[in-house]
Amino acid sequence: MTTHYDAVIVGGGFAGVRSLWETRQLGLSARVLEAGTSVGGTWYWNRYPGARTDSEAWTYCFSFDDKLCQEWNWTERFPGQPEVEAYFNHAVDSLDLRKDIQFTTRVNGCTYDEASNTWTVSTTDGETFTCRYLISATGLLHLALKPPFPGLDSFRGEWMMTAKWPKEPVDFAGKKVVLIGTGATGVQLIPVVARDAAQLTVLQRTPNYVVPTRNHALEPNHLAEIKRNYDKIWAQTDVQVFAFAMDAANRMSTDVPKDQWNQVFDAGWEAGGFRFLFETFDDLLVNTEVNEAAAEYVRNKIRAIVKDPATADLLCPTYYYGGKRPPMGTHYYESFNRENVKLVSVANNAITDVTETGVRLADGTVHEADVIVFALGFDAMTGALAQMNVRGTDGRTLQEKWNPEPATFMGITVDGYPNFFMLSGPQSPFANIPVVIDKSVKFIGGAIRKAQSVGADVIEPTAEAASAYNEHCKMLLDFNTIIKSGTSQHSWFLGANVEGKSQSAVYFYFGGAAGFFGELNGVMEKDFEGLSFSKHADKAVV
Ligand code: NA7
Repeated sequence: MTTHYDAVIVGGGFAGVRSLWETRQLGLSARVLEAGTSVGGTWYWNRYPGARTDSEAWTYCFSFDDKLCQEWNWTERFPGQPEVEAYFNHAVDSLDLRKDIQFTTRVNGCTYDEASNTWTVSTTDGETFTCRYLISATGLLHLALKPPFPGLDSFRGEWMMTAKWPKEPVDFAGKKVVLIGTGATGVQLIPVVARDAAQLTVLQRTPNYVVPTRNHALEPNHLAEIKRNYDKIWAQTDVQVFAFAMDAANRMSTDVPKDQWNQVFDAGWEAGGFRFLFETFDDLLVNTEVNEAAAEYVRNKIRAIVKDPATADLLCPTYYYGGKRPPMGTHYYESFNRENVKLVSVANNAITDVTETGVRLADGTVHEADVIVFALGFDAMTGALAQMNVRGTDGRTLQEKWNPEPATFMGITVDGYPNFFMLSGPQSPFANIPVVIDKSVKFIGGAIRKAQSVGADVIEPTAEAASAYNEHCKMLLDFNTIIKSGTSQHSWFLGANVEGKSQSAVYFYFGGAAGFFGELNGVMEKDFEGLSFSKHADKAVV
């Protein structure tokens, strides 16, 4: 049986819920198809102990509904996964959205039919849907990298992936645990496992610069102040480079004598989280000299915290600060002072396989384990889209069209894929995601509204606009010495963490969130220049 909706939205996280609300405003019938059993997206799947936001709660939420902002009481500056998941459930119920969300439904095919101007969406359960508008809301970090190590089947203990963490609590008490991966996920999980496990062996390939989160409870007065100031908060997110509610530092490194730079870094280190990056020097990510000073500052913190000099050395990165996505931690470095925690570098002694009893390295050492935890990261930006097998007018899938490089218009639309819209698609920015999604959904809503008003039913970017945007994204990356350096550090910003993934492609818009919002506004102000609106019945361009 095939059911028709005006819009099908794939994914029930921030992007899916926000899009569903938008379709309601547009008067469209819509269905969200979500693989999980509940809402939350990232915050549904990544339920490993210690999972929490790295963005401050009051900006990591839905901004479109002030009632929601006012009625939800965040309890912490950086809420944990259970609280964010509870927030999602509250949001969809408060906005009466749940009835349009279908759970336990994984999409594995989306095909555009030019003759009828419809998309057919199929699921792994054999259901099909047709729709006019198809919105992918699958998240930029959804397709988790599976352990590539031979022998895993023979392992006699338990193993798990952080991105598919079981709903039942995992008991580490008294167990030997081997944990692989020290990205943002591993950094959150390690201190929690360290507390419970008999022995924790961390296998690290590339060290990261970890700044303390300085998480704290939100006192009633602070929460009340936040609620009173939401207009100001959203105005700040409009213009801040990462869409956070922070003011620019208004300080360049040249404004401060070099021998006082560390005092500025001290303030950032105490403020915690991304404030270290965004409230110290506004040129931190573009000026390599002050960047190296920040890097050395963090390295000195590591050397001061970690008692064993050899372990401290292994934890010290040598690349640019921000060359990889910097994680935020709570007692991360302190964990390596525990007697039951051992750090092993696999940078030059790679993991070769998993044995019946543990994880083997190239030199033959086996690290014994009752439990192996894999926190290996994601095939960012294109991975989840590839799973949907999206086929456009010429029958090609997106991954075929995008071989060797994706080209999109505004990270939202693709030429040859009419009425298809992406959220957190390739060439959109990496920034405070709910805010980026909100702006992107407004753009999509605006385009559909224009189509409605001019009687068009086919929206598609021109090939020229997509090509120009791709060139623009390339140029932005070319200017970014620090981000570009991540290729040698397996950075997922560049697709360098996935074997065989194209390195010539540009996966993100690196002009900052505010720059991206400015570009979206620019397109809208020019009546969606770059998008064509036509009537399928007569193909007349409006
Ligand atoms: P990340 O940041 O991609 O981290 C993955 C980690 O796994 C990282 O330390 C990798 O080392 C490590 N890894 C991956 N494959 C291997 C192999 N084969 N051997 C050893 N180590 C390996 O993913 P996260 O889930 O931590 O964070 C993703 C984002 O989610 C995060 O930035 C937030 O935005 C939310 P590497 O650094 O590649 O050498």
